[in-house]
Amino acid sequence: MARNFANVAVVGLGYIGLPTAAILADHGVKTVGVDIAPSTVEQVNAGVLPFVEPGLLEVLERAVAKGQLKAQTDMPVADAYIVAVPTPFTDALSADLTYIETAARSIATTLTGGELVILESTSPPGATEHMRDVILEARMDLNAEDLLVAHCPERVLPGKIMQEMITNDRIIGGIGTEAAEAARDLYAAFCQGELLLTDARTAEMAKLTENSFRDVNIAFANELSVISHKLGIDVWELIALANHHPRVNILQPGPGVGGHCIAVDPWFIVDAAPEEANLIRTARQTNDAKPDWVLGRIEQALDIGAAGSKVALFGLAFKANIDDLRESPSLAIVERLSSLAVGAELLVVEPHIHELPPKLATREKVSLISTERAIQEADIIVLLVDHDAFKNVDPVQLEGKTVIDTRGIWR
Ligand code: SAJ
Repeated sequence: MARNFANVAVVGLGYIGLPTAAILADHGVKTVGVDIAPSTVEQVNAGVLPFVEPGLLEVLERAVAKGQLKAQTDMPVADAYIVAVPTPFTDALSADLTYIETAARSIATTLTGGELVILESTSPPGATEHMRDVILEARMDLNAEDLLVAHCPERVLPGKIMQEMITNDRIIGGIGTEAAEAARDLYAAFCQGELLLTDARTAEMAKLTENSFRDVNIAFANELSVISHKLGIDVWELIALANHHPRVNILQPGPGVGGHCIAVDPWFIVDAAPEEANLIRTARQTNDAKPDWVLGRIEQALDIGAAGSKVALFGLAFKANIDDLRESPSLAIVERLSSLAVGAELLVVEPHIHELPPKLATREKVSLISTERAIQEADIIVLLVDHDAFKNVDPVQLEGKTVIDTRGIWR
């Protein structure tokens, strides 16, 4: 018989936790959102978004107004806990589990036995078992059988979270079958995708595998772009032609891989199996080396150009049509170029932001300007992000300029 969860606590109200809490509450589950930041708690209770995500505000407002969702800094008593806290990676390229451990200790104080604790944060193999052990160490009076623990990794695409959280299939990895089945019953409250049951370790590895698959494939495209440049071949035409083969589907090259998932998660696999994960490590290194290669091409163009050149840089975000600059290869390229003191003036175009990030704002000879002015004034034009807004640029306007197009939209 399916279990019912009357009260659920979602721990960590970030990019994943807040949408999860809002959707659960909107589907009739009494939900408490827990966050260590009082400002986030205040915002959520006031129905205000701490970050931008299309469609989230409406669901949040509705859930708060109905009294189904409230936020607080203290850990409440609940039937089920969903942990969605960050797992940053350290300088040694391994996962930092501190946030998970802190959440686990806090949850431990409220347990009476029989509760379900789900880890959603992207985690290295073994992290769910570690979370269970931290809880049990804090509560010597409880036995392992008193707890249902599972890993259900999130797989939603930023920008489409509200849709994908409901429609994506979901991997549910239990420590034991009972835990997996209990977690399935909870996600069934809102998830219309398939609910796929497995063990916790396989679920952890599945999430890392998905992002590594993408990373390895982007690395292949990036390596092809470097080879093609050397050989005088248009890599986008090359890939489009190769993709006509019924069993070939190459991704797109770019200035590097950004964001907080694909550029990070493969390292968790490398850390867990350093001797064996050679292809995954090399792909990461290939993608991480791409910004320097683009920088080298810009420097080459500057050597050839006259002193006092103006370089227009189109896009700072980590991918198209978003305002997120975190771990962005484009931002890294512009920052490094500005500190190379090449004497050039840098004209940045980023329609999704209104002011330059602090590191660039304090630099001399760096400004944020419009597409039209940048094209008019620049000698060298570098396309870094394939925002839709840049696709309308008329190639005639680029005539006579040196164009470095890292995304292949102005060919
Ligand atoms: N990129 C390329 N070429 C491509 C595709 C992407 O250079 O052909 C670059 C993008 O420009 C960007 C980076 O890769 O810099 C990552 O972008 P993305 O759209 O591939 O992925 P994310 O980081 O926004 O979201 C990914 C998704 N994972 C997969 O598609 C396997 C998402 O479903 C996950 O939930 C998310 O990571 C996560 O949180 O792990």
